[in-house]
Amino acid sequence: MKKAGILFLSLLLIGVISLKAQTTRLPYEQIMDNDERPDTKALVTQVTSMYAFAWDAYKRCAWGYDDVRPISRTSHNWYSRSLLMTPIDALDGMILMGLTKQKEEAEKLIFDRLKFDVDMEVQNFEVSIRVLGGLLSAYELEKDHRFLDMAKDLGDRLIKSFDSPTGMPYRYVNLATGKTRGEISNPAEIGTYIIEYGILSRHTGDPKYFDIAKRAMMNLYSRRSPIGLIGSSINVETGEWTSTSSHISGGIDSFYEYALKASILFNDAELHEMWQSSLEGINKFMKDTRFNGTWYGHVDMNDGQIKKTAYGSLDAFFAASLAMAGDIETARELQESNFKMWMTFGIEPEQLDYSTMKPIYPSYELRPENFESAYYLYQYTHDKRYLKMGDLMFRNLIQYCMDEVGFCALADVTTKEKKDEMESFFFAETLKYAFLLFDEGRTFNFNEVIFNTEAHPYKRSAH
Ligand code: DMJ
Repeated sequence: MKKAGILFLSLLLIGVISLKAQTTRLPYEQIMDNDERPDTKALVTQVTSMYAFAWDAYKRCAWGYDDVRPISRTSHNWYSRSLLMTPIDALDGMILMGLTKQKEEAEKLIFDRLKFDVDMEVQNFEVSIRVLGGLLSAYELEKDHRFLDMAKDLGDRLIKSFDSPTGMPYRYVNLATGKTRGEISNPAEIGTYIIEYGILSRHTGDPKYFDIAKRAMMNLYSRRSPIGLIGSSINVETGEWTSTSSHISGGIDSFYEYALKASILFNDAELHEMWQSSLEGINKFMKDTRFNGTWYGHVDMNDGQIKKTAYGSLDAFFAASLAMAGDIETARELQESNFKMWMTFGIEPEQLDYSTMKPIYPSYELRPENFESAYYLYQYTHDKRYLKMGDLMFRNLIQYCMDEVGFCALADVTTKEKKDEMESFFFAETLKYAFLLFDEGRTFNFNEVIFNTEAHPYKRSAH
């Protein structure tokens, strides 16, 4: 009798505890756990209309400039003359989404106004991934030779940045004079050219672009530490590292991304080896499972010790790379952390201390990487969990970042205070990856393309 009483009480207690656990599940966790499937056709329509809405903001407030400032309803140029960053970055998205009127507006602007024979210094990396990258994907999608002519003109100006003693490019180059500046650079700004340059080589028949971009990557990689890691800052004249901090975050991220993607796109064994051995070092030293999930921290390139438990919105790309490389299990684990980073605040911070889950840098720059990784994982697994992640994140974008005119970055994800900024990658990547995720392959075949780091797609096959 006594025993039966204890058993009854224990069962009751277990029942109460599990009921409590169920009821304390956060609303988003309940959505993730239920069996429902997001209405992806409706989401595609919604993303497309948000794209048109954001383009309208550019048209009304910043026509002909690089970017729109959505709160002040003003415009912004990166340099003394506009390079039409937003129209170029937005163009292939308009083509994919069937926004024909907007596509024609952007194209007309580009053909009427874009020129590169201008005496101004530009940041090699940013102009390459956005402008060169955008022109080349527009050429592949539209087959209009004017895009390729412009890409070649730009490529021939940017390539002068590689004229350094080590073959690693300077950060800045003058488009008219070819004068370079900025010998202290970083792996991302040294090793994120081979996709654009390789595609330019493919379409012009001149191998020099691919060769010069690959040489820069190899020359950087040859300076890795004995344990196979690279630092975050290096002098391109002397080849000396100026920072030995090693991570997958901004400043290094797309070097790894390009080693992997270019090895596939150009079937290149040396780049494959570069990716494989880099991945071994990353997983051995940076992967950190001590704090409720899988994260990648910041280590020193020489001893591999974790120095900073930091991970951020830029790092979220790595789940996509892992999935593409075939490690679906780690990719899934990392995407759970990416999603946790987002949902902890309702939108992700620029950088997080994953040991405390407190923001280090609290802004949100309208970045795409979390959507990108959800898209890749959905393509590789067809697990609706990733559609649900995308659905929840997209709702947050509308809730917190949408303004009367366009979308805004956030100064602080904890207060949701807005910033007067809408970078061109919001079109090129954030909304495009959301669209492609919800498209579920209905109109666009993931397996036929490789995306550059700004989400401009190129055909895998040369034919
Ligand atoms: C983009 O310009 C590119 O994805 C780059 O590789 C990293 N930063 C932004 C988006 O966050």
